[in-house]
Amino acid sequence: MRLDIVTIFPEYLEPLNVSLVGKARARGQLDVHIHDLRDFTYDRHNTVDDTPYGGGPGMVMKTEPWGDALDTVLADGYESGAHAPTLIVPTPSGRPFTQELAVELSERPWLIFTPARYEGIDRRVMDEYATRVPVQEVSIGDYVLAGGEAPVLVITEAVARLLPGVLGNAESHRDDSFAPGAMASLLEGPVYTKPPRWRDRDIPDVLLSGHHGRIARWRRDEALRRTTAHRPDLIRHCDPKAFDKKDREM
Ligand code: 6GU
Repeated sequence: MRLDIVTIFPEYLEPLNVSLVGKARARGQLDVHIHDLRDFTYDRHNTVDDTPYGGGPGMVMKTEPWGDALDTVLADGYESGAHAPTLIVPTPSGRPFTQELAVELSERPWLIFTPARYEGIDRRVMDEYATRVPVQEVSIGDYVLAGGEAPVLVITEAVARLLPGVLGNAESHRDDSFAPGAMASLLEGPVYTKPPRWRDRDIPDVLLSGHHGRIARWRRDEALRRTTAHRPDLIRHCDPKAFDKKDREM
């Protein structure tokens, strides 16, 4: 997968060199290109923003730098053999980012991110590129950040770990919270490792029982308990057949 990111803070994206995403890049599974939006300004002050038409607070990012940057990114990518780009526009007014959207994006060959600062980008930029490529405006949650760079890190990590060969064990995302399947939409319960006793605290007996059926049932019960406590809204998305009498007594 190819990723292009256009930003006025290239250094904000340094974490893409670390850990899972960094390793995926080193292995050639992810081809990341970071571009400085200010390289596409031609005035002395490298201006990327201006006051909003119609008045109001804050500043709006200007059309010309974004247009020149995106034209260059698209031309470079196509020239290097990439195809079918999707433009991802991080914005608190976008479509909610979910595991389902992460899976969808992980199947695309080329993502271009346009993280903005200030009050966002002049609308005409996305109207223009929407005539050329698919555009997805995406929000990572119901809170306001100062810019789209942190959302790019979030979306990239969620997508990268789904790429073939990036996680060591293909089974590693089977039980993810929000993964599709029988446990659909249940949050994951607690996990334990050695030693079996720490500061007078024992791990749950069932985990040492060697009884796989009972362990699976216990994990499911814990997942259901946690989901009921933290995300009662998710219970409604579960298949009613996934619950039995014992669940309803919990
Ligand atoms: Cl994608 N951008 C900004 N600035 N704030 C957000 C967001 C995105 N998602 C949630 N809050």
